[in-house]
Amino acid sequence: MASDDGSSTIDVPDAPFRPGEEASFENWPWNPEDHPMPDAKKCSAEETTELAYGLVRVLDDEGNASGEWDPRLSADELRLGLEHMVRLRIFDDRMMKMQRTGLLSFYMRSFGEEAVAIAQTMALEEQDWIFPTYRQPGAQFVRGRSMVSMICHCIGNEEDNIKGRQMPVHYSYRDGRFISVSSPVGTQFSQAVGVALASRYKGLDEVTITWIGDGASAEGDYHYALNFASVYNAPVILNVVNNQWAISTHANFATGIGNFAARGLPYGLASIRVDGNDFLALYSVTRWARERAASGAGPSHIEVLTYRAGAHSSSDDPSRYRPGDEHTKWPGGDPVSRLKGHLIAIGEWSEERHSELEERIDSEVVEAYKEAVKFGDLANGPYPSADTIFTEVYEEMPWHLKEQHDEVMGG
Ligand SMILES: Cc1ncc(C[n+]2csc(CCOP(=O)(O)OP(=O)(O)O)c2C)c(N)n1
Ligand SMILES: [Mg+2]
Repeated sequence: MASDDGSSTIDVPDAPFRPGEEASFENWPWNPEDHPMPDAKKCSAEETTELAYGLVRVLDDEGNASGEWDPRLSADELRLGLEHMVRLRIFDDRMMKMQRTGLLSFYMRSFGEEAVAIAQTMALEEQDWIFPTYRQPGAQFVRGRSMVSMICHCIGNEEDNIKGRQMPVHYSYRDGRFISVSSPVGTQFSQAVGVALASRYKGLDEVTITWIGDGASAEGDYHYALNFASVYNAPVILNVVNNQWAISTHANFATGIGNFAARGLPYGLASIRVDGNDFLALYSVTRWARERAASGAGPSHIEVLTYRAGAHSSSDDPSRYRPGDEHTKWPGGDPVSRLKGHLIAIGEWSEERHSELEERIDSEVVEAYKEAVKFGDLANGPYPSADTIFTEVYEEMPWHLKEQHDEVMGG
């Protein structure tokens, strides 16, 4: 495009609202009507077009569940989901305070996105593989990881199961089939497809799930994964978590079509857009995608529409690039309040029970921290010993590492 002075310009998108402006999502182009649920084992990718451009939502703003996508979970299952979400939120808040007081070096919260990994992992089978980002630590609670072990990792003390090799929050949990979070964003997407293909090749009833952020989905890794998944019909569930932001870069910079789900359609992938703050819808869509993958009908591509209510990490200050109250305007509301409201609406929960739950979990987190620091705190250690730099990568240490090892360890 030529400007007045004859120079050329390019179109650069912007965020919808900046600090000082009033955020409003009134014209948000979503369409949360009751969508029919197609047959997971039989439908074509094309038949999911409406689901990709629409929005699957089960819980309305008043906490009522309706429509074909209602997974009809028992009250016990719903309460378990709520408990895991409350656990993650309180854990995050406590850990963030610890970071602010110098007890942790770095932290990342899942605030506003607690339903994503928790509902989706609950919808899987325990043999399924998880390829997360740093925004899905909640899957570990579902898979039974101890909080003490998670805190030891975040401190990087002697009990850190990955021995200080990763940044805090970049967890790895072998027993839960929760694959190590990668610092270079996006790499997990194609790795997940590879593992899904290995399961299929071995004839195992295993599905792989993975997530990528809106920002990272602008990288090549995302497209390689979609192509690879489509060509080989991998039993994989590919989620793009569109939480509106990639640190300070708005999601508008990551796709030209303003919709992440529909990008799966030309790859021949069943594609669905789901309200990521609706526990029930997330559960149901994931269950659907698992059934499809396990039956051999192929991969699914899901846009999880949500909002990153907190800062990107403890190193970020969102007041520099977005209105401070933007998350309170998000039409998806808050995932914890919505599930809580639903349970109260069906007579299976109360404000009193909720307060009791919060108190119990808060003590659980405080106790877990006390246990964790018995294995070393950030200021004083003990930390993993220096020779662990050289161990657990090669079964037999190559000669050049052996030389370095001897030099570091003094003989
Ligand atoms: C390959 C690569 N580029 C850049 C970074 C720095 N970085 C870390 S997180 C992040 C933003 C990712 O945003 P998004 O994918 O939307 O995920 P979200 O944090 O919103 O969950 C960036 C740019 C990185 N870790 N790796
Ligand atoms: Mg993002």
